[in-house]
Amino acid sequence: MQEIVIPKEVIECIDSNDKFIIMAHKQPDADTLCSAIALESFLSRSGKKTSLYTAGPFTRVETLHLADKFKTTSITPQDKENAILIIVDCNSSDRIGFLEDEVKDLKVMIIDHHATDSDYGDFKWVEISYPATTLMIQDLILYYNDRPTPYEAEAMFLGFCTDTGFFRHLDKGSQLSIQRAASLVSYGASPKATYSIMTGGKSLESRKLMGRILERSESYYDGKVIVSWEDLSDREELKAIDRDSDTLYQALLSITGVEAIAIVRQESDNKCTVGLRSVQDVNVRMLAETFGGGGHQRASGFATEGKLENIKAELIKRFKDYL
Ligand SMILES: [Mn+2]
Repeated sequence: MQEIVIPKEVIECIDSNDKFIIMAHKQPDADTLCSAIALESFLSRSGKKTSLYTAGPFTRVETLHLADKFKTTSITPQDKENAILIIVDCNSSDRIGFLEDEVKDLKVMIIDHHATDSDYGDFKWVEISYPATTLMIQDLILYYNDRPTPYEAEAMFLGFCTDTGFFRHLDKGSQLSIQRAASLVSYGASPKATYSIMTGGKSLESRKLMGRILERSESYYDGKVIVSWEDLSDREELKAIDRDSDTLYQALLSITGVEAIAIVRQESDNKCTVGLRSVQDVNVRMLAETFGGGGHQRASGFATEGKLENIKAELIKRFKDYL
């Protein structure tokens, strides 16, 4: 992360408009939700009219307490009239889900830290050196010589901590990010409370599901790649609706010699989503892109049509080019 450089067109758009719809992406994580919450709060106390939307659904345990702040319905005509749409933490229109069709006639601002080739958006601030989009919102507030309220600081700290795995994904040279995080604590965020939001609230069934996925893990390419999966019958039997991918990824990435891992999740009879993680050098974003997905070098994913077995086999095959 470097010093703050916010594109002029983004600042001008905020300054010259007084009504905004702030939108988190579908299947929202804490970073997109908390970026939207902090931005909405900041714009609202700066005298702008605002509304908060996401297509949902809220499935991650650490985001459930945020659900009531968002409208998950169609955009109301009152909210839509003369509004600018600001989408946070994603930069393609399909990632906003069913709301995509409703916003076609709006001017769109993008604030995001994901690399993609998408040219979606009229005003764009996309900077992949940021470890979380919440940090971009924090810098935006700083740009206006303002300081976050305790409510905004708490939200932004949660987004920052989830995207950085509670600082674990931050490498050498991350001092600026950590200084920003420290300042959020000075504005009222609690690392202890945040960690408890991130790690608590799990069901026994979700632990059993994790056990199954670990048990099934298979090793490829001399132990460099681990692949596992969950299917519809697992979730049917265990009624496990809460996901805890991060703990699972950590457990698999900690195996000696592992360079990258993948978890294939069956979503329906003919559709799967896949989460990819790498320890260091394997670029799983590029691998995900070959399936139409995206993300970051060490954390990416994609959704694709097909049978679980076929997708898994094709994925293992394609891994070869990225080792
Ligand atoms: Mn993010």
